[in-house]
Amino acid sequence: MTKRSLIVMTAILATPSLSLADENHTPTATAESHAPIMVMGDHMHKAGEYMVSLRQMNMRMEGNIHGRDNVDDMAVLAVANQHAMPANLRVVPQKMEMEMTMLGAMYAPNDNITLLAMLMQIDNEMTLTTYQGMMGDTVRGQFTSKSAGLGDTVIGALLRGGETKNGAWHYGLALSLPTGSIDETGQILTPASDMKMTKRLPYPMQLGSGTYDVKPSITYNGDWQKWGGWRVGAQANAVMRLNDSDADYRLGDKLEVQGWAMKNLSPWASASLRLDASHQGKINGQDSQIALPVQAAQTNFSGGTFANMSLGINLIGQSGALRDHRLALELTMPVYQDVNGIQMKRDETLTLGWQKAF
Ligand SMILES: [Cu+2]
Repeated sequence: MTKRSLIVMTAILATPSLSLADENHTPTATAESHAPIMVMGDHMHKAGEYMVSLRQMNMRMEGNIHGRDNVDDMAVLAVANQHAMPANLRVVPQKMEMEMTMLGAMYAPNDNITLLAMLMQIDNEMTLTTYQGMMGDTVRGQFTSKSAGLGDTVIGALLRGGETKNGAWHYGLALSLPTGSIDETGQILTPASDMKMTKRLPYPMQLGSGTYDVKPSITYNGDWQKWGGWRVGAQANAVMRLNDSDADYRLGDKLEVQGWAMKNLSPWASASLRLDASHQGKINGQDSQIALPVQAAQTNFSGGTFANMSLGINLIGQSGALRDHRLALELTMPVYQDVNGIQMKRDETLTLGWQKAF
Protein backbone atom coordinates (compact mmCIF):
# COMPACT_ATOMS: atom_id res chain seq x y z
CA MET A 1 0.00 0.00 0.00
CA THR A 2 1.39 3.39 -0.95
CA LYS A 3 1.83 6.45 1.18
CA ARG A 4 -1.21 8.22 -0.21
CA SER A 5 -3.46 5.22 0.47
CA LEU A 6 -2.35 5.38 4.09
CA ILE A 7 -3.04 9.10 4.31
CA VAL A 8 -6.53 8.68 2.84
CA MET A 9 -7.24 5.75 5.14
CA THR A 10 -6.10 7.69 8.18
CA ALA A 11 -8.24 10.66 7.14
CA ILE A 12 -11.25 8.38 6.68
CA LEU A 13 -10.78 6.73 10.04
CA ALA A 14 -10.15 10.03 11.84
CA THR A 15 -13.13 11.89 10.37
CA PRO A 16 -15.88 10.64 12.71
CA SER A 17 -14.12 12.13 15.71
CA LEU A 18 -14.33 15.57 14.10
CA SER A 19 -18.07 15.64 13.57
CA LEU A 20 -20.66 16.45 16.20
CA ALA A 21 -23.52 14.18 17.10
CA ASP A 22 -26.73 15.45 15.55
CA GLU A 23 -29.79 14.59 17.65
CA ASN A 24 -32.31 16.02 15.17
CA HIS A 25 -31.13 13.90 12.31
CA THR A 26 -33.45 11.63 10.35
CA PRO A 27 -33.60 8.00 11.49
CA THR A 28 -30.28 6.23 11.33
CA ALA A 29 -29.59 4.54 8.02
CA THR A 30 -28.94 0.83 7.82
CA ALA A 31 -25.71 -0.76 6.70
CA GLU A 32 -27.14 -2.28 3.51
CA SER A 33 -29.04 0.76 2.21
CA HIS A 34 -26.28 1.73 -0.25
CA ALA A 35 -24.84 -0.50 -2.96
CA PRO A 36 -21.26 -1.83 -2.70
CA ILE A 37 -18.78 1.06 -2.70
CA MET A 38 -17.54 0.60 -6.29
CA VAL A 39 -21.03 1.16 -7.76
CA MET A 40 -21.39 4.76 -8.90
CA GLY A 41 -24.73 6.62 -8.85
CA ASP A 42 -26.43 3.73 -7.04
CA HIS A 43 -28.75 5.78 -4.83
CA MET A 44 -30.71 9.01 -4.80
CA HIS A 45 -31.21 11.44 -1.92
CA LYS A 46 -34.24 13.06 -0.34
CA ALA A 47 -34.95 16.75 -0.97
CA GLY A 48 -32.39 18.99 0.72
CA GLU A 49 -29.93 16.20 1.56
CA TYR A 50 -26.33 16.29 0.51
CA MET A 51 -23.53 13.76 0.78
CA VAL A 52 -19.76 13.74 0.54
CA SER A 53 -17.69 10.67 -0.24
CA LEU A 54 -14.07 9.67 -0.52
CA ARG A 55 -12.93 6.52 -2.26
CA GLN A 56 -9.47 5.07 -2.55
CA MET A 57 -9.06 2.43 -5.26
CA ASN A 58 -5.93 0.36 -5.84
CA MET A 59 -5.74 -1.84 -8.92
CA ARG A 60 -2.91 -4.21 -9.78
CA MET A 61 -1.92 -5.82 -13.04
CA GLU A 62 0.77 -8.42 -13.51
CA GLY A 63 2.04 -10.35 -16.53
CA ASN A 64 0.43 -10.42 -19.96
CA ILE A 65 -2.39 -12.18 -21.77
CA HIS A 66 -3.13 -12.67 -25.45
CA GLY A 67 -6.91 -12.90 -25.72
CA ARG A 68 -7.64 -15.12 -22.73
CA ASP A 69 -4.28 -16.91 -22.48
CA ASN A 70 -1.23 -16.14 -20.36
CA VAL A 71 1.84 -15.34 -22.46
CA ASP A 72 5.51 -14.99 -21.51
CA ASP A 73 7.94 -12.31 -22.69
CA MET A 74 9.12 -14.42 -25.64
CA ALA A 75 5.56 -14.63 -27.01
CA VAL A 76 5.20 -10.84 -26.69
CA LEU A 77 8.49 -10.28 -28.58
CA ALA A 78 7.12 -12.37 -31.47
CA VAL A 79 4.29 -9.88 -32.06
CA ALA A 80 4.55 -7.29 -34.85
CA ASN A 81 4.90 -3.60 -33.97
CA GLN A 82 2.21 -1.50 -35.70
CA HIS A 83 4.52 1.48 -35.70
CA ALA A 84 7.44 1.94 -38.10
CA MET A 85 10.44 0.36 -36.37
CA PRO A 86 11.50 -2.08 -35.04
CA ALA A 87 9.43 -4.80 -36.74
CA ASN A 88 8.43 -6.50 -33.46
CA LEU A 89 7.59 -5.43 -29.92
CA ARG A 90 10.77 -4.97 -27.83
CA VAL A 91 9.50 -3.62 -24.50
CA VAL A 92 7.36 -5.85 -22.27
CA PRO A 93 5.28 -4.55 -19.33
CA GLN A 94 5.69 -6.65 -16.19
CA LYS A 95 3.64 -4.95 -13.48
CA MET A 96 1.29 -2.01 -13.14
CA GLU A 97 -0.35 -0.30 -10.21
CA MET A 98 -3.15 2.21 -10.62
CA GLU A 99 -4.27 4.24 -7.67
CA MET A 100 -7.32 6.43 -7.81
CA THR A 101 -8.57 8.79 -5.10
CA MET A 102 -12.11 9.99 -5.79
CA LEU A 103 -13.82 12.85 -4.01
CA GLY A 104 -17.56 12.94 -4.61
CA ALA A 105 -20.48 15.20 -3.73
CA MET A 106 -24.22 14.69 -4.11
CA TYR A 107 -27.09 17.11 -3.56
CA ALA A 108 -30.84 16.66 -3.99
CA PRO A 109 -32.72 19.94 -4.73
CA ASN A 110 -35.93 17.86 -4.64
CA ASP A 111 -37.05 14.22 -4.37
CA ASN A 112 -36.95 13.63 -8.12
CA ILE A 113 -33.40 14.68 -8.90
CA THR A 114 -30.01 14.22 -7.26
CA LEU A 115 -27.02 16.13 -8.62
CA LEU A 116 -23.54 14.67 -8.40
CA ALA A 117 -19.93 15.64 -9.06
CA MET A 118 -16.66 13.76 -8.74
CA LEU A 119 -13.02 14.76 -8.85
CA MET A 120 -10.21 12.25 -9.01
CA GLN A 121 -6.49 12.05 -8.50
CA ILE A 122 -4.69 9.25 -10.35
CA ASP A 123 -1.27 7.64 -9.78
CA ASN A 124 0.02 5.09 -12.28
CA GLU A 125 3.21 3.09 -12.07
CA MET A 126 4.38 0.55 -14.66
CA THR A 127 7.52 -1.59 -14.62
CA LEU A 128 8.79 -2.80 -17.98
CA THR A 129 11.61 -4.90 -19.42
CA THR A 130 13.45 -3.62 -22.51
CA TYR A 131 15.10 -6.08 -24.90
CA GLN A 132 18.18 -5.05 -26.87
CA GLY A 133 18.21 -4.09 -30.53
CA MET A 134 15.86 -5.20 -33.28
CA MET A 135 15.58 -8.91 -32.39
CA GLY A 136 16.71 -11.62 -30.03
CA ASP A 137 16.09 -12.15 -26.32
CA THR A 138 18.92 -10.19 -24.70
CA VAL A 139 17.58 -7.98 -21.93
CA ARG A 140 18.83 -4.38 -21.97
CA GLY A 141 17.28 -3.58 -18.63
CA GLN A 142 14.19 -2.74 -16.58
CA PHE A 143 12.66 0.65 -16.01
CA THR A 144 9.62 2.15 -14.29
CA SER A 145 7.23 4.75 -15.71
CA LYS A 146 5.10 6.92 -13.48
CA SER A 147 2.31 9.39 -14.08
CA ALA A 148 0.26 11.27 -11.53
CA GLY A 149 -2.26 14.09 -11.41
CA LEU A 150 -5.87 15.11 -11.72
CA GLY A 151 -8.07 12.68 -13.69
CA ASP A 152 -11.28 13.45 -15.58
CA THR A 153 -14.09 15.25 -13.74
CA VAL A 154 -17.64 13.87 -13.70
CA ILE A 155 -20.80 15.94 -13.28
CA GLY A 156 -24.30 14.61 -13.64
CA ALA A 157 -27.73 13.90 -12.28
CA LEU A 158 -29.84 10.96 -11.13
CA LEU A 159 -33.53 11.06 -12.01
CA ARG A 160 -36.29 9.19 -10.27
CA GLY A 161 -37.68 6.41 -12.43
CA GLY A 162 -40.46 4.38 -10.93
CA GLU A 163 -41.36 1.91 -8.26
CA THR A 164 -42.05 -1.80 -8.14
CA LYS A 165 -43.65 -3.70 -5.26
CA ASN A 166 -40.28 -4.21 -3.58
CA GLY A 167 -38.01 -1.58 -5.04
CA ALA A 168 -37.37 1.41 -7.24
CA TRP A 169 -35.33 2.37 -10.24
CA HIS A 170 -33.66 5.56 -11.37
CA TYR A 171 -31.81 6.92 -14.38
CA GLY A 172 -28.40 8.54 -14.41
CA LEU A 173 -26.89 10.91 -16.91
CA ALA A 174 -23.37 12.21 -16.39
CA LEU A 175 -20.75 14.03 -18.42
CA SER A 176 -17.04 13.33 -18.01
CA LEU A 177 -14.94 16.44 -18.65
CA PRO A 178 -11.40 15.96 -20.03
CA THR A 179 -9.53 17.49 -17.10
CA GLY A 180 -7.03 14.60 -16.99
CA SER A 181 -3.80 15.00 -18.94
CA ILE A 182 -3.15 12.94 -22.09
CA ASP A 183 0.40 14.19 -22.67
CA GLU A 184 2.23 12.64 -19.73
CA THR A 185 5.84 11.77 -20.50
CA GLY A 186 8.42 9.52 -18.89
CA GLN A 187 12.03 8.39 -19.08
CA ILE A 188 12.02 5.39 -21.38
CA LEU A 189 14.73 2.78 -21.80
CA THR A 190 14.62 2.09 -25.55
CA PRO A 191 15.99 -1.06 -27.27
CA ALA A 192 18.63 1.06 -29.03
CA SER A 193 20.63 2.56 -26.15
CA ASP A 194 21.34 2.47 -22.43
CA MET A 195 20.59 6.22 -22.34
CA LYS A 196 16.99 6.88 -21.31
CA MET A 197 14.89 9.14 -23.52
CA THR A 198 11.91 11.32 -22.63
CA LYS A 199 8.86 10.10 -24.56
CA ARG A 200 5.08 10.39 -24.32
CA LEU A 201 3.80 7.45 -22.27
CA PRO A 202 1.47 4.79 -23.76
CA TYR A 203 -2.32 5.11 -23.54
CA PRO A 204 -2.91 3.22 -20.24
CA MET A 205 -0.47 5.56 -18.47
CA GLN A 206 -2.37 8.73 -19.46
CA LEU A 207 -4.56 10.32 -16.78
CA GLY A 208 -7.66 11.19 -18.78
CA SER A 209 -9.62 10.09 -21.82
CA GLY A 210 -8.95 13.41 -23.56
CA THR A 211 -12.58 13.47 -24.67
CA TYR A 212 -16.00 14.55 -23.45
CA ASP A 213 -17.75 11.33 -22.46
CA VAL A 214 -21.46 10.79 -21.84
CA LYS A 215 -22.25 8.29 -19.08
CA PRO A 216 -25.86 7.07 -19.02
CA SER A 217 -27.03 4.52 -16.48
CA ILE A 218 -30.11 2.80 -15.12
CA THR A 219 -30.16 1.35 -11.61
CA TYR A 220 -32.63 -0.83 -9.72
CA ASN A 221 -32.60 -1.20 -5.95
CA GLY A 222 -34.79 -3.85 -4.38
CA ASP A 223 -35.59 -4.62 -0.78
CA TRP A 224 -36.56 -8.25 -0.71
CA GLN A 225 -37.61 -8.69 2.91
CA LYS A 226 -39.48 -11.87 2.13
CA TRP A 227 -36.14 -13.38 1.10
CA GLY A 228 -34.80 -12.96 4.58
CA GLY A 229 -33.80 -9.32 4.51
CA TRP A 230 -31.67 -9.40 1.41
CA ARG A 231 -31.24 -6.27 -0.60
CA VAL A 232 -30.48 -6.64 -4.26
CA GLY A 233 -29.57 -4.22 -7.00
CA ALA A 234 -28.61 -4.07 -10.62
CA GLN A 235 -27.20 -1.43 -12.91
CA ALA A 236 -26.41 -1.03 -16.58
CA ASN A 237 -24.11 1.82 -17.52
CA ALA A 238 -22.17 3.02 -20.54
CA VAL A 239 -19.36 5.41 -21.46
CA MET A 240 -19.68 7.03 -24.88
CA ARG A 241 -16.98 9.29 -26.30
CA LEU A 242 -18.35 12.42 -27.97
CA ASN A 243 -15.30 13.63 -29.87
CA ASP A 244 -11.66 12.92 -30.75
CA SER A 245 -9.01 14.12 -28.30
CA ASP A 246 -6.51 16.85 -29.22
CA ALA A 247 -4.11 13.99 -29.97
CA ASP A 248 -6.45 12.58 -32.66
CA TYR A 249 -7.77 9.49 -30.94
CA ARG A 250 -10.63 8.37 -28.77
CA LEU A 251 -10.73 5.49 -26.32
CA GLY A 252 -13.27 2.73 -27.00
CA ASP A 253 -16.85 3.08 -25.76
CA LYS A 254 -17.72 0.92 -22.79
CA LEU A 255 -20.81 -0.97 -21.63
CA GLU A 256 -21.15 -2.51 -18.19
CA VAL A 257 -23.82 -4.54 -16.40
CA GLN A 258 -23.65 -5.52 -12.77
CA GLY A 259 -25.77 -6.99 -10.02
CA TRP A 260 -25.33 -7.24 -6.29
CA ALA A 261 -26.85 -8.72 -3.16
CA MET A 262 -26.35 -7.48 0.40
CA LYS A 263 -27.20 -9.05 3.72
CA ASN A 264 -27.26 -7.50 7.16
CA LEU A 265 -24.89 -9.03 9.69
CA SER A 266 -25.96 -6.61 12.44
CA PRO A 267 -27.61 -3.16 12.55
CA TRP A 268 -24.23 -1.61 11.79
CA ALA A 269 -22.65 -4.10 9.39
CA SER A 270 -23.52 -5.77 6.11
CA ALA A 271 -21.74 -7.98 3.61
CA SER A 272 -22.06 -7.77 -0.15
CA LEU A 273 -21.47 -9.89 -3.22
CA ARG A 274 -21.31 -8.22 -6.62
CA LEU A 275 -20.84 -9.53 -10.15
CA ASP A 276 -19.99 -7.28 -13.08
CA ALA A 277 -19.36 -7.78 -16.77
CA SER A 278 -18.12 -5.15 -19.19
CA HIS A 279 -17.06 -4.72 -22.77
CA GLN A 280 -14.88 -1.94 -24.12
CA GLY A 281 -14.00 -1.28 -27.77
CA LYS A 282 -10.59 -0.53 -29.27
CA ILE A 283 -8.93 2.86 -29.45
CA ASN A 284 -9.98 4.74 -32.55
CA GLY A 285 -7.29 6.86 -34.24
CA GLN A 286 -3.75 7.26 -32.95
CA ASP A 287 -1.58 9.72 -31.03
CA SER A 288 1.43 10.18 -33.36
CA GLN A 289 3.65 10.92 -30.34
CA ILE A 290 2.96 7.52 -28.78
CA ALA A 291 5.15 5.27 -30.90
CA LEU A 292 7.12 2.85 -28.75
CA PRO A 293 7.63 -0.85 -29.57
CA VAL A 294 5.43 -1.80 -26.60
CA GLN A 295 1.96 -3.39 -26.60
CA ALA A 296 0.41 -0.52 -24.61
CA ALA A 297 1.26 1.86 -27.48
CA GLN A 298 -0.58 -0.28 -30.07
CA THR A 299 -4.08 1.07 -30.57
CA ASN A 300 -5.38 -2.38 -31.66
CA PHE A 301 -4.32 -3.79 -28.30
CA SER A 302 -6.96 -2.04 -26.22
CA GLY A 303 -10.38 -2.95 -24.94
CA GLY A 304 -11.87 -6.37 -24.34
CA THR A 305 -14.46 -8.24 -22.33
CA PHE A 306 -14.14 -8.55 -18.57
CA ALA A 307 -16.06 -10.06 -15.66
CA ASN A 308 -15.31 -9.67 -11.97
CA MET A 309 -16.59 -10.89 -8.65
CA SER A 310 -16.42 -8.56 -5.64
CA LEU A 311 -16.82 -9.15 -1.94
CA GLY A 312 -17.57 -6.20 0.30
CA ILE A 313 -18.18 -5.16 3.84
CA ASN A 314 -20.14 -2.05 4.87
CA LEU A 315 -20.19 -0.44 8.29
CA ILE A 316 -22.43 2.37 9.45
CA GLY A 317 -22.13 4.24 12.72
CA GLN A 318 -25.29 4.10 14.86
CA SER A 319 -24.77 6.70 17.55
CA GLY A 320 -22.68 9.57 18.82
CA ALA A 321 -19.90 10.92 16.65
CA LEU A 322 -19.93 7.85 14.40
CA ARG A 323 -23.62 8.14 13.61
CA ASP A 324 -24.38 7.84 9.86
CA HIS A 325 -20.74 7.65 8.86
CA ARG A 326 -20.49 4.89 6.33
CA LEU A 327 -17.26 2.98 5.81
CA ALA A 328 -16.96 0.34 3.11
CA LEU A 329 -14.35 -2.00 1.71
CA GLU A 330 -14.64 -3.98 -1.49
CA LEU A 331 -12.27 -6.53 -2.99
CA THR A 332 -12.69 -7.14 -6.72
CA MET A 333 -11.29 -10.27 -8.36
CA PRO A 334 -11.25 -10.92 -12.11
CA VAL A 335 -13.08 -14.09 -13.15
CA TYR A 336 -12.91 -13.62 -16.93
CA GLN A 337 -10.78 -11.47 -19.20
CA ASP A 338 -10.61 -11.64 -22.97
CA VAL A 339 -8.57 -8.75 -24.34
CA ASN A 340 -7.95 -7.47 -27.86
CA GLY A 341 -4.40 -8.51 -28.81
CA ILE A 342 -1.84 -8.56 -26.01
CA GLN A 343 -2.47 -6.60 -22.83
CA MET A 344 -1.50 -6.71 -19.20
CA LYS A 345 -3.41 -9.17 -17.04
CA ARG A 346 -5.69 -7.65 -14.42
CA ASP A 347 -5.25 -8.71 -10.84
CA GLU A 348 -7.30 -7.73 -7.80
CA THR A 349 -8.63 -4.25 -7.00
CA LEU A 350 -9.16 -3.01 -3.48
CA THR A 351 -11.51 -0.09 -2.82
CA LEU A 352 -11.95 1.68 0.49
CA GLY A 353 -14.63 4.31 0.84
CA TRP A 354 -16.22 6.70 3.27
CA GLN A 355 -19.60 8.39 2.85
CA LYS A 356 -21.55 10.83 4.98
CA ALA A 357 -24.97 12.30 4.26
CA PHE A 358 -26.24 15.52 5.86
CU1 LIG B 1 -25.25 9.82 -1.81
